[in-house]
Amino acid sequence: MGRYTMRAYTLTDKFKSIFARRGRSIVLAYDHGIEHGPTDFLDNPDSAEPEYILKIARDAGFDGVVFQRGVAEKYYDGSVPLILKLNGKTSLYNGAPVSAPNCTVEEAVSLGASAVGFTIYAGSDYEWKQVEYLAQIKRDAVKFDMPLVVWSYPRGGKVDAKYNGNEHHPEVVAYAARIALELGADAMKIKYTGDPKTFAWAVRVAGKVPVLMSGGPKTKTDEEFLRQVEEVISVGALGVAVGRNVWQRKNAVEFGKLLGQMVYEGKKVAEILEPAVNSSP
Ligand code: FBP
Repeated sequence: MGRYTMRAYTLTDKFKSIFARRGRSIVLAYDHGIEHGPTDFLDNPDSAEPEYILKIARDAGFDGVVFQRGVAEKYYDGSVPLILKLNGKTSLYNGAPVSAPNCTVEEAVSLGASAVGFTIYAGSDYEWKQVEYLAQIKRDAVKFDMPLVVWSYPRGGKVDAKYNGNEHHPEVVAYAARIALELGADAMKIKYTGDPKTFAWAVRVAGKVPVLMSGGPKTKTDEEFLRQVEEVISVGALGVAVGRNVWQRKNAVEFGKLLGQMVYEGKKVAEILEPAVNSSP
């Protein structure tokens, strides 16, 4: 028997024990300063401050936060478990999608992380390079006993040629899920397909690897996003790893608490929005 198959307690179990203590998981993603730039903070200017993000995470009861190394180094206070994102690219870059590591697993451990995160863009001209990066991260993650969360975002290549660039196409998302399983993810973050039936397919082919739905741009209404959450939970997602849909809202803490009621307590959108509707003038 190989080393991996002998593990009674896997890194997926470890991920769940830290980031899904109540059976499911809500993680607050905050790596947008590099991925999209400070324009993401304009809707809610307080969101430019990492301390504000930590406060939302604490006050709303999130299971974890996602930071890049620089933010972790200057702001992380240990109050919420940390997923340290080991790579990132800027939106100023215009070439074939690729995201190079800027931090090692060992450095993530010393920054206080409880898991590491890594993005790959399958389909890109640099797919091969990213698979190599991920393989090395995986080796180190096993060595340092750190769960590895894969942001699996197929992009470029046939996503453009065959699916018209639609990263939410059910076949693309299911493929994303399977790639994360095949490459050794302990948890994964994938985009929503837009309906529970097709997302169920992605969850199924993810196998034993828990699935977190990626939030996406802030929806026009609270209800629109909450419905997506309800749908992915109904088909077996472990939870959500969401950024803009929480901290771009001025009522971020209240909204985070609503997410908690849905994800941890299994409440439905109708149940949690009805009192607010009834109480409005
Ligand atoms: P959101 O919930 O705001 O979409 O964040 C999820 C996330 O994966 C972030 O971690 C990351 O910064 C961003 O989306 C990248 O999204 P994209 O590459 O699609 O712009």
